[in-house]
Amino acid sequence: MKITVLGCGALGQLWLIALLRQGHELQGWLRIPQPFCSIDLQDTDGTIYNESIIANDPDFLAQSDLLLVTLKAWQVSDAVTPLAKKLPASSPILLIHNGMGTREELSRVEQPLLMGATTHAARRDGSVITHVANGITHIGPANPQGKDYSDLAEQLHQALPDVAWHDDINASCWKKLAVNCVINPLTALLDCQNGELRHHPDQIDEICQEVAQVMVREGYHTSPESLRYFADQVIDSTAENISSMLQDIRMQRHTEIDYITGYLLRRARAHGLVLPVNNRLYERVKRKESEYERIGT
Ligand code: KPL
Repeated sequence: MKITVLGCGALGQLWLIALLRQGHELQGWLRIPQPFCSIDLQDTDGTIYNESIIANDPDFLAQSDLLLVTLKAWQVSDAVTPLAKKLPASSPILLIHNGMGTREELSRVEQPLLMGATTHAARRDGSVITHVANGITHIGPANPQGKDYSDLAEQLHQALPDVAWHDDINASCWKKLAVNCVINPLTALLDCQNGELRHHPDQIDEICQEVAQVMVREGYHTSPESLRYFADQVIDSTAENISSMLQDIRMQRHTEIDYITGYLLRRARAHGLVLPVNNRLYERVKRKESEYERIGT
């Protein structure tokens, strides 16, 4: 396959290397156009990959069989909209990011749109990307044109296992959203590793109760207890991690709070629900963000 990867950060580089190793033809797409994109990745087994691949070639984009998007949620819509105009109408666009809400922003794209939620963990250490932990990537349709891409899921699985196809991806996205609603704002505000949250069971319970209320209204069969169980599992398996939101706060970058807790609050409002705990967390993260964003402007 010919694949353009939009976003060459930690997750983007992970996919670029995995797909290159499977013999696919790849290009990167960078927000600041450059002729090449360099990959510097250390895999979970310690293997180091250094590659340089072409980037931002519009002809390559016009012939791509897939546009894989690994940007942060808040960057997706502005970056994908112009590229979708040049991508063949039959080539799917796969979005892999934390949070929800980009599907609504891209409701006008012609192409089949697919959503992905992953538990692979990768982080940037200076200029090197470290693949910290293997995981599973759940993908499925985000618009009616994206209905059956289970063959694509199989090809992606060959490159970076595990990949699972879901006819209803929303359920997986909501489950991941619940975990992100717990771990991301709490670690960002407490300035701690994920594992430290084991000492804050009451706050986790309160968040899960509110998330479960919204999920039930959205039509998902869940309970605060099952969300709590899932969140605890992720806290344990990523105990040493610095969550992406805490990394963003430490680097004074824009966070994904509007697509995580913010999305939850928007859906709650649509159902006439009030979520005081998540609302407070949202406000506190926004306040932190605005402190440095104000200084930066
Ligand atoms: O997705 C994550 C993130 O950091 O954004 C979790 C699952 C919380 C792992 O750190």
